[in-house]
Amino acid sequence: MSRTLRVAAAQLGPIHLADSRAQVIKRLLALLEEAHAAGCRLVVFPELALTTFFPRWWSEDQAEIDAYFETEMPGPETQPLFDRAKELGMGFYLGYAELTEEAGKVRHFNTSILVAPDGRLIGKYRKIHLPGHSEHLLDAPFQHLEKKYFEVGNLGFPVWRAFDGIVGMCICNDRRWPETFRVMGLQGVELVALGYNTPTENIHHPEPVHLRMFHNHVTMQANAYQNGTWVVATAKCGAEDGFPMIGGSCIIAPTGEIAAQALTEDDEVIAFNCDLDLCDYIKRTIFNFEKNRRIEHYGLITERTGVVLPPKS
Ligand code: CDV
Repeated sequence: MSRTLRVAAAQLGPIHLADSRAQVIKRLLALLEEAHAAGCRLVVFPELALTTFFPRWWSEDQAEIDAYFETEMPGPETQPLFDRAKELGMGFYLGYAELTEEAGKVRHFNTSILVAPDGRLIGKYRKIHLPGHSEHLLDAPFQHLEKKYFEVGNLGFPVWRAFDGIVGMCICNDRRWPETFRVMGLQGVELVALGYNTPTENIHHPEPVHLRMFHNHVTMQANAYQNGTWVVATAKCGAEDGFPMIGGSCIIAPTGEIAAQALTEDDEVIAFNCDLDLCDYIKRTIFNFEKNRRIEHYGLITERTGVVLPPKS
């Protein structure tokens, strides 16, 4: 029996500071309907899909920061999305800012969830590779304060048996790291869902604009191929309050090829029939891990974080 999963990437255009959760949910519902009409069983929404990309704004007022976070999922505002998805029999990936309490301690995470077509929560992921900085960069055109507003995720990179396959999640900057995908690859992942918010400008080093899209795609295409997995990557993009972010949402095959790609920087659904069995020949041949990986030579990957140069002779 074929394991073809029709999947949508539901790209979001800008969400401005003044936009309410209710307005955003209305847009998510419209994208969900469109993905359903296109025959999809799974729809992937972006990272931090319920608000503007707030890490670009400096704030020292914890109440103001916490207003971007969800304390319940679903909560009263997100419940209509869960209800409609269940009615339509559609699963979804949703990125949001999570405010929770663990062992009596308040925690802030950049989180995604995977929800089954029957409304059941399949799994949760908390972003591990947090980019940016925690100090106020007074000379920068905008901030990237993920290191201030979020803690490093504490759930690892799990995968789940879902949608007749093996599904994993990651979030934005995670997609640039081979370790993210290899840890899921070692669990047999067949589809990685991810959302991103990538500013067009690199505030840390001037770069030609085209490199932002090139790096977005080249890392995901390489990671898809090297682990024999589908990747469904969804942007929040366009100019939020004048601050542009790249689009380029795409569905990538286990061969590393882009199977479908968004054309706009606005709300847009792209869909593709992902044949999960296509993962198999990559996993059996060129990237047969069992046969070819040489873990006795990979120790530095988990022993060392930064570069240590060899001694000068
Ligand atoms: N939201 C992100 O994680 N954005 C980063 C930017 C800052 C480079 C990204 O990797 O796209």
